[in-house]
Parts: sequence; structure tokens; C-alpha cells
Amino acid sequence: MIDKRCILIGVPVQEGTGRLGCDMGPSAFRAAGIVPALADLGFEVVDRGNVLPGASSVITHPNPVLKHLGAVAAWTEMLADTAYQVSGEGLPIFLGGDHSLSAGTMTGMSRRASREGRDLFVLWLDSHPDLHTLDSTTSGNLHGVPMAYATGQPGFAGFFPPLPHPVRPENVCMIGLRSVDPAEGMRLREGGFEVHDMRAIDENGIVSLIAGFLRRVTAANGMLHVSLDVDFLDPGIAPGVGTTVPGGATFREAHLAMEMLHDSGLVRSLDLVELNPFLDERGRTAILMVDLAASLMGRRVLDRPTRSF
Ligand code: B3U
Ligand code: MN
Ligand code: MN
Repeated sequence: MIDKRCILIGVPVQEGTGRLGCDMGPSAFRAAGIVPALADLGFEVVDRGNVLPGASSVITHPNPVLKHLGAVAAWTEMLADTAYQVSGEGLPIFLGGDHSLSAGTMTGMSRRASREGRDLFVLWLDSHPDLHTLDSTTSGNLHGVPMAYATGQPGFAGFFPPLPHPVRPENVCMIGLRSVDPAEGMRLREGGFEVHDMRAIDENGIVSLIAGFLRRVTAANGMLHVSLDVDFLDPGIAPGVGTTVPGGATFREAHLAMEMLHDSGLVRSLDLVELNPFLDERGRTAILMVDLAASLMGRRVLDRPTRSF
């Protein structure tokens, strides 16, 4: 049964970040026990091991700061195919690797949704919107562009793979934002995205934000992809990431969000990204991310009746 099978895909991409170490992420997730954590919940867990992209070509672009454009384009092309195929066989969990991988996973899941006559919705849990285009990024780090690519913002054609099924910005909900560059802020204001910064969590509580989005997904019979960046979490509990931004989600907010996602029954695929084991402290960030994945997949202290939102 497809919904009782999880398929783990290790994605050791680190070309999208400014620092090395994310390539060890998939190993750290395995060392932190992701396979037994999911198997304990009654899933058949298939670990496909790590995937690699095809040969990348050197791609030149007028923006001179861009780093590893050819490599990230090659990862994107391969991951879009992988996500599409694997999502027909079970629930894919992509073990990153930096957040550039979501350019591929969102694209592949969007193709899967369209194949089923449905719309893809994305819950983006991150301190950053990752909404730069190839022209607007000033760091040149391509983990800052996947949301712009997947939602069909201009300037990717001819550099990244063609995008037959862009994600509608209205179908994207970002929660946890607290580091937004000016060009991204403009797109957030004008693009139609549902956006909740940390202040929104403080003022409303995470429950009402998540519940509101899940109601929209349910009403549209949508397929839900969740992209969890380590830096959504407060660096005090999740130090193993290259871009620590103070004031992030707490342990309890993050688990509650995951539990609500599980109760909704809507999640069809998951990215766990930006874990940098070189910067971690005795594996605590890796263990927290595995525990959050387990909460999303149904781990509970006490049984509760399934809620609808
Ligand atoms: N917006 C900045 C910082 C950043 C984005 N994503 C991460 N950091 N992890 C940039 O470089 O584009
Ligand atoms: Mn990110
Ligand atoms: Mn981030």
C-alpha cells in the first residue's frame, strides 16, 4: 500500500550553500536512526541510498556571483525525475543536502499532482523564503532560489530545466520567516504567496496558521509537499546548520506543526534540508530532525481521535 511505504532518498548536494558539510546530511539522518524511527510506526521503509546527478556542464550567466550553476541545474533535473517516479511508489523523504534540492523535488511533485488531476500545495518551513532569481541573488548561493524557480518566476529559462508544471504561488504557505532580502520581499508582497513570519506565530500561535492552510489544501483536494529547513528551528535547539538565524520555532511549536500535518492525512512528500553535521553538536540537530519527521509520520505519546481542520 503506497501510503504505508516511505522511500528515503539521500541527496548529498552542497553546491547550493556557501559552506561545506551538507553532503554529510544523509549519513547523519541515517546515523540518527531515521530508518528504525519510521519502521516503528508501521511503515515499510525503503532506503534507496544516495542519488547523484548526471554530468553537469559549465553554464555561464550574466550575474557573475552565481556559484555552481551547472551542478545545481543537473541536480534539479535529476531530482525532478526522481521525485515524480518515487512518489508513484510511496511517500518520498528527501534527506538533504542543501535547500537547492527543493527546486527538483517541488517540480517533480508538481508533475505528479498534475498527473493525478490535482494541484500541488507546498508548506515551506524556513527562516528564508528562498525566493531569489538568478538575477537578484547577491550571495550567489543557489539554495536561495528554489522557490522562485518552482513557482515560475522569470529568468530561469535556458539555465535551469524547463518547468512544465509550475507551482502556483497561492498554493505555497511559508511559515517561520525572519530573514528576507529586499528583492525577495518585493516578490512576497506581489506574488500571492501565503506568508507568516515569526511575529505571526507569536501573535496567532502556530495552530491557527497551519490549520488555515490545511483547510485550503483540503478544500482544493490538493497534494501537499512539506519542505523543512533546519533553520526554521531556533538555533538554540538546532545548531547544525550553516545559516543560523536567531528567534526561530521552538521544539514544541515544531512538533505540534508536525502532529497537525500527520492528522490532516494530506502530506505526500517531505524534504529535510540544510542539516550540516560538521556544525552539529553530538548529533542533536540530526536527532531532532528525525524526531520531527517521526511526529509528521504519526509518532504519538497518547492516541487521539483524528482531527479535521
Ligand atoms: N537570502 C540569502 C540567505 C539565505 C537564503 N537561504 C539560506 N540563506 N539558507 C541568500 O543567500 O540568498
Ligand atoms: Mn531554505
Ligand atoms: Mn533557511
